[in-house]
Amino acid sequence: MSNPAVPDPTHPPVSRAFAATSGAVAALAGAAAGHVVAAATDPATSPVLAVGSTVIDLTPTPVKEWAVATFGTWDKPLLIGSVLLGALALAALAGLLARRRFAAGAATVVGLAAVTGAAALSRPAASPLDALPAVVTALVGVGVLALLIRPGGRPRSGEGTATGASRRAVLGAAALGAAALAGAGEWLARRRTGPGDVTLPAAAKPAGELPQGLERTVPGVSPLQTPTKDFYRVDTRLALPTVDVDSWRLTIDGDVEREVSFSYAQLLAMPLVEKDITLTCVSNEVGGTYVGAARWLGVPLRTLLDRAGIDDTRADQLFSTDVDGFTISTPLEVALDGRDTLVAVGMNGAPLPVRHGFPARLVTPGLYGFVGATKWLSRLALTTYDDAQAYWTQRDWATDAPIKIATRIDTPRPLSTSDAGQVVIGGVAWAQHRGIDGVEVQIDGGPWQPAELGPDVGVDYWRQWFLRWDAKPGQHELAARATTLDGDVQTAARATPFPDGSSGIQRIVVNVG
Ligand SMILES: Nc1nc2c(c(=O)[nH]1)N[C@H]1C(S)=C(S)[C@@H](COP(=O)(O)O)O[C@H]1N2
Ligand SMILES: [Mo]
Repeated sequence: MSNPAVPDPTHPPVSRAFAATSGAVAALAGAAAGHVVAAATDPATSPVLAVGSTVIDLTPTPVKEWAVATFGTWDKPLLIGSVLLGALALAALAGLLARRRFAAGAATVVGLAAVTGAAALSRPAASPLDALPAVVTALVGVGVLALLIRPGGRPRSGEGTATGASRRAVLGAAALGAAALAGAGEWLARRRTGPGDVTLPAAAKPAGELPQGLERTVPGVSPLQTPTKDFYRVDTRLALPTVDVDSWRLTIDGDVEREVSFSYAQLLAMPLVEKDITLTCVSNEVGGTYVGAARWLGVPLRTLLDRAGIDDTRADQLFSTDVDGFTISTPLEVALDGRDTLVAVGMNGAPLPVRHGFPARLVTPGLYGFVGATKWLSRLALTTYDDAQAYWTQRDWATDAPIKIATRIDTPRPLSTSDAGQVVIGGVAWAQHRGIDGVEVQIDGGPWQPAELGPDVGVDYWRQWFLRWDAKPGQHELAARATTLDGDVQTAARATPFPDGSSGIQRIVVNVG
């Protein structure tokens, strides 16, 4: 054997570019293999996703706010892209190292894989099995690197016969293989998540037919009920959890008389109620889209807690945990003050989709989602704010966060151009658990004019509204605000989403031509 550190003139090392590309392809193949293994065990432990999630959890709140505000729903793809690019840069370096000293390159690939393993294992509810994708990533990564750049810097395809073309063919095959593996992993992960063939029983207390909304008469207004496919999604997850509904349980413990737990079948066998409730995210900006209205089917929280026997002499917090250990904190007094807090299993007439919390989620009317709408629920503990701090509490967000009064103008769109004459201004207003009494519209800073309201679906639901406007040519400013049933007028004072929700009045500019 020749000394691998000394280049052998009869077997010249591969070029730098080839080595760097080989490192990147080896890492991609490794990560793709890890992705497949994760799809079969727990999709959240897929190497790139595990690192991405750790980055999310470690990101300081202001930076997270900035990213959400700047990139909106692109924040997650951008994060995954950045993690991937960073990893590829290091992997290219590993390829360059391997060109002269294979062991150094291989060690770098193993190091990268180890970082992904550490990320997977640092998740709240991690088990040793969660390291498996990282182990597979390391093995496949080093294997592919060896295939492409054999120890000693000699190309694989043999004793002096290797041509640039055959090396490139192997490289291309490895890249294609990585892409195919990644695709297979994605397919498998999607197939394994979801309600499958669950059918929900009818509600013991159905909500009755939803009234006809304004969407027929006011084109462009938000539909009275948000179709599930259009419902906003906000959570910290990069991969949706896979929940085996046959072994899943909802446990209630903490300051209770007896710990109880329910299977999915047991929950479905309880008397279910149906409630129309509008959810809002605390990160919703004035005029934003993180709000949706749905019909939820579920068991009243009170019914479940009564089975456990509540001892509320001490507890002031309902501390919920999802299937991966993510936590949300709800003020106990608010959750149990008589409002329709639910453990929901259905949404708009179907089982909860995975993105919205299958198999079960909390829905607390009147509270922002981050303090009342735990998805993928697995445990409800009665405890105190002193004894346990939930995810957002640790990040300095408010603990009691009632949804603020808000009005959104859906039509006309900002900066759109309408024909002169009759223009219908329309939108939605919400102040969950207080109810909307009226909406007023202001045109070009003039007097506040009362809008007409759509059907009343209860205090926990949003209200559609519209105003007919005789629009003259030119540029105009439109504003809208709401008043609650208890007489509170929406404030013009601007507040950012952090720490307890945005406020202010949406003002848009439109053109009339
Ligand atoms: N397990 C879990 N539940 C969660 C979250 C989360 O990150 N993890 N995000 C919360 C937030 S911030 C909101 S606004 C709502 C959004 O619910 P949706 O995605 O069904 O609209 O879910 C809440 N429940
Ligand atoms: Mo949220």
